[in-house]
Amino acid sequence: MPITNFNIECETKSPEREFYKESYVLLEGAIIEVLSRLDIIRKFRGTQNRKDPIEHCKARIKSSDSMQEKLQRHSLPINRENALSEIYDAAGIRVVCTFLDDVYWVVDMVRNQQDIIIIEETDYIRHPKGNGYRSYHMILQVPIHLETEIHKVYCELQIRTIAMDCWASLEHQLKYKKNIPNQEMIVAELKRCADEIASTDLNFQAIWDMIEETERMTL
Ligand code: 0O2
Repeated sequence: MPITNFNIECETKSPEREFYKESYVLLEGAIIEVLSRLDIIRKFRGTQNRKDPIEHCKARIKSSDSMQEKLQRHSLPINRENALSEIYDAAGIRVVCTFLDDVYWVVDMVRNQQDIIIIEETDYIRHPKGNGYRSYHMILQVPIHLETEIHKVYCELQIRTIAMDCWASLEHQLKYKKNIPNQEMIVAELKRCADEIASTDLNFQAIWDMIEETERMTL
């Protein structure tokens, strides 16, 4: 994307605020709503001395430049209305988990939120992209309660393991670098790494399951 740590104290006169106008606050609201629901569940698990399945979360509001480029790419007129109703990732959250099972735990937690509508789910972990990209994507519609009305705001959630996140960050660099020599070789190497990472994620999960099983047996 890039998604940076979400900072609610961001500038009051950024190009993003100018592009999204008052809807900027709704986008912030959708991010805060989803993050705080996950946060409460994590904290509650903490009180039960259960492992935190989430390493960290990041979020961002899509930059006006990137949104305009995406509208253009989708042959849509460039305006705020389309940015909010035709493109679903103006608000974006990335949840980075330790283990593979944790990714699906987050998916279940989101599915349990009765007033959050899931518009679309894509499992790029079980069905990776050709280049090796893996992540679980969910498009959500989050209710934001104002004084007299409720706004439904789209929000994209990307859930992945630390290893997948590391790979995606590296692969993302490729998009912005022009005239890289050996581009084909780099693409092939990245694909090989993605497959190795997938296998390592499975091994990490198996090791963790063994540790947990041993702990259960000694209780
Ligand atoms: P940015 O700059 O990350 O905000 P699109 O293909 O974009 O027209 P859609 O349905 O949004 O349509 O695409 P998809 O496949 O669901 O991907 C959405 C986001 O997932 C991307 O955001 C990336 O953040 C991430 N992503 C998807 N595929 C890849 C990939 O191959 N490599 C990496 N590193 N990230 C990927 P955008 O839209 O690119 O914008």
